Amino acid sequence: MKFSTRAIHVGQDADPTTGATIVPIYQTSTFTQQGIGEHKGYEYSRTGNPTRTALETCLASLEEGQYGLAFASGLAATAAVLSLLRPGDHVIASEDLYGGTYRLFERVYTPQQVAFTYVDGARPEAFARAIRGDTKLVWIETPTNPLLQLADIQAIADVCKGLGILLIVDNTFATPYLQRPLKLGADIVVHSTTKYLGGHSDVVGGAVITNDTEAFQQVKFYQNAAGGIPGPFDCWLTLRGLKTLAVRMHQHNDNGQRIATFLHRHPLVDKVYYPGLPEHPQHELAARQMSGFGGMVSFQVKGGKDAVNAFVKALRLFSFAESLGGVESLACYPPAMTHGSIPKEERERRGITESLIRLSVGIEDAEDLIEDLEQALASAKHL
Ligand code: P1T
Repeated sequence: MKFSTRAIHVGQDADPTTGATIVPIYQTSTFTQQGIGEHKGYEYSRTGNPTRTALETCLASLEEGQYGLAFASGLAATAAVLSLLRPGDHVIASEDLYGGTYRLFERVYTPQQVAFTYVDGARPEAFARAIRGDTKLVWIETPTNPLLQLADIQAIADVCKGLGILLIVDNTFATPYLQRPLKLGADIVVHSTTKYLGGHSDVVGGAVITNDTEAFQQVKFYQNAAGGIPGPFDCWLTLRGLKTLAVRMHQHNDNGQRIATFLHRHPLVDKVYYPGLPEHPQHELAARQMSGFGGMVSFQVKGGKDAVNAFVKALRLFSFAESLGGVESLACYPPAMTHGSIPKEERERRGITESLIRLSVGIEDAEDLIEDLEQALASAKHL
């Protein structure tokens, strides 16, 4: 089956007891057993729930992985993968990362004697150079949050191969519709399903997908042992979102490209970060590694923080809000919002300056979105 068909059907057979065509929300914490050790595959909903199984099966299929696990949030999924580490282990991560991932690394795992080295994700050789005897994981986002930098998954997988180092790809920005890291040599894919996979800004969730049986068993053990699972209704909402992922991504791609092009030509805009622009330094890699460029567009506005504030206050269609990947367009200010947990100096060194705005371009009509940006930029200009 092809992608769109799998999104609608895999893991989603008619309910065996009632014939319900759509996977029911199994809103139960527990399952009645027939005798000691006699049950129908489910005992307790932290360990497993049929609505969650449907979601996990579908997610694994979309990423072309053997195993899928769903979590209560993207960060819960991230923490579940980090449970593979022990004190004394070393992780190499790309420098541009979601601020919450950085905070988890620095504030939760560093005190537990896990060491992190950050490198330029655009340079596979930088990963090779950072490898130590105790390196266990390489962690990348591609495209990155918020600067839309690309990492060459295949080249970095080659660096890790044979060294017992697992390559983890946070595929939240691309989605499996645009990019399948496991096929390119990654060992584990992580998602914040809160974003494009859920797709409607109404549910928080995360996922881990892999073909590595040992890693799967460990992460699954952690899922049950630590318990950061999504409830049945959250699983159901995410599963419903998946059904339309392919059609939504088409419109995100089209709108993202149109808005990036509009911003690129605008006199009040200093710099646009969008992998679909020929000016993007890794445009060729993006075209090779992804089947579309997505709906995330960041840019620097002239006039600094005051201009940003005037711009976001003037927006009418775009909501000024954290998160991304929903059908509705959002604008976010990374220095104070998604990346506020990175110390200012470090943040600015990484390119997250006070002039940076990140757009999650939704699937509204592109002309309406451009009109909104046009009038909001005009407000910023009159400062
Ligand atoms: O918010 P949560 O579902 O826990 O996911 C964390 C996460 C992980 N990875 C990436 C690439 C992310 O972008 C996120 C969450 N990001 C936002 C909330 C944001 O607005 O960027």
